[in-house]
Amino acid sequence: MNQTVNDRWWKDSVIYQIYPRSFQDSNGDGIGDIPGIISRLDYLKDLGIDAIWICPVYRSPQDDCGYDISDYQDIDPMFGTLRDMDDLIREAKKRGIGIIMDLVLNHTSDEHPWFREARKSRDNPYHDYYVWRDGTKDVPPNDLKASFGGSAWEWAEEAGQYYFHQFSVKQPDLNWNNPMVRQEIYRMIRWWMERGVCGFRLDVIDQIAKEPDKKILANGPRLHEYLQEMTRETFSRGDLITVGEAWGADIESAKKFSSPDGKELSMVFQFWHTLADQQIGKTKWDLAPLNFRMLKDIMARWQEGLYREGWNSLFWNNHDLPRVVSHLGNDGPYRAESAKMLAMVLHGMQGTPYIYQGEEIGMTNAPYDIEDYRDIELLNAYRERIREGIPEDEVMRSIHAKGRDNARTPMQWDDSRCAGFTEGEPWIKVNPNYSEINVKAALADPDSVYYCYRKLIALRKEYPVFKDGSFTLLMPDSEDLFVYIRETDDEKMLVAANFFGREIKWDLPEEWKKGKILLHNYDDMKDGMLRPYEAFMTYLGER
Ligand code: TEU
Ligand code: CA
Repeated sequence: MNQTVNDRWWKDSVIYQIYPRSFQDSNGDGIGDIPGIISRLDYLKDLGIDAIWICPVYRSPQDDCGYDISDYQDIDPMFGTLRDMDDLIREAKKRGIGIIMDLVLNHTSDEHPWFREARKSRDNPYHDYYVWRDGTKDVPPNDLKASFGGSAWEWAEEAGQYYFHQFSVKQPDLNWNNPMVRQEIYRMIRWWMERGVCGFRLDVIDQIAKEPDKKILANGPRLHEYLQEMTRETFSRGDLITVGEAWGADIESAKKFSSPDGKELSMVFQFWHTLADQQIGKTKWDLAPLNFRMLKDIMARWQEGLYREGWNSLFWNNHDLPRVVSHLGNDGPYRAESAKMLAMVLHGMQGTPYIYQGEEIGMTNAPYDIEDYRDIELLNAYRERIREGIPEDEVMRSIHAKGRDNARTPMQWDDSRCAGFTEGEPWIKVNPNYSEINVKAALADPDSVYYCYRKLIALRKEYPVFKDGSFTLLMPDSEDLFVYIRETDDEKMLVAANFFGREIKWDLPEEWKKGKILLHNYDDMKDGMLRPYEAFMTYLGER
């Protein structure tokens, strides 16, 4: 707690993200659960991670897979009980692993007792916990759209008013302008802190201070005031990691969010680097070829921008994004090479890396038929785009590329039926490639993607340059190579990667030829070129 900001524990930690529905089922109902997670803790300990971020396991009608919470202080029976959660916290701690809970503070479920009350009438004491506007039944207050399709306003008959929802109609937005709402939330956070969690991930945190009349969703005028208040009242009382999801963050605002004075959060998830292959100003479904130079430019600017003035989170994947080996790598013949290349490019950077379940074994996208998908965003987008007249094959192409269910298929543990995920019928189909891509096979192959991740996690702990080094991008204009240098007063590391599936001529600069190779996805060096997806990290220094 008294550590200076520079040696906060999470600066050389690696976090593993679990999507609990899809990680490990323990009772054959086809849905992953908390006892399932506990049974896999030894696997995670061997990987070397420091903490687990668990997507929401609170009581929820599951309209948006748990991001619609009806009780923040209980566990959904589908996932287990509060006692299971306590066991998980304790069992993880025994293995040196902390638990990060997912806080969804922008909205609740419409089945949360607060909202059940709020909707009854305008003078109900809970009414002002949510965001209401007058209007007539057919004319909403304005034309704001919800993220999952349709209007952001829903008519509530009993109250005779519209409520505001940035996500589904079953996710009414909380009114952060109401101090009682904020105090309820802080109390709840302290309650989780007392149960022994090591941190929190804060869902769409940049959207809590919305001003719908002014059509302001992200980065509302009171956002930083609220965050500072929340941190004062909660997180600052413990030695926690806090990471805010902020699609609307830019480098300047991220310096505030993650300022070393600790007044707000440890870091944010920003998403600019995930958008380099979509049409600018359009939706995620409007695909475009990858703009590789833009991708490098974005990553370099964030590295430089937050150096000593903030802190980056490093991730390619999460439960909302396609699998990176399919997205930016090659999920065919070069699956292993490209998965390792992507891992090295990311983990060589400054920040706290996040590994999404299955990424460490190179799991791929799941190109299913529409009936096999479950995600509300994906299914709504399908209906909406078909209605707009977009040809079915084009709609499916973007779903196969970007749909959230790509990341949500069951974890592939072994080659038995249902990949060792469940003995029952899984809530969503297992990716048919499980017989080849699974943990058991990865552990048995010293050359697997898994061992590359394990090595990267260990390297971060061994060489301070990962945590402290400055960042310089080399050859920003190269259309094929991603090469950068990290540097402190007494250590230097170079990461070189061929991002594509063709051979590229390139000479390693002379001074680096005497470097110590820390990691390489080919067995040897080939003079004057990088082979398809070839990548290595080389080091100059005393260690
Ligand atoms: O996601 C935030 C969000 O804005 C998503 O709608 C995102 O834009 C989309 O999924 C990308 O395809 C968070 C959670 O991570 C997500 O799972 C939830 O559905 C959402 O908030 C609502 O709570
Ligand atoms: Ca289960």
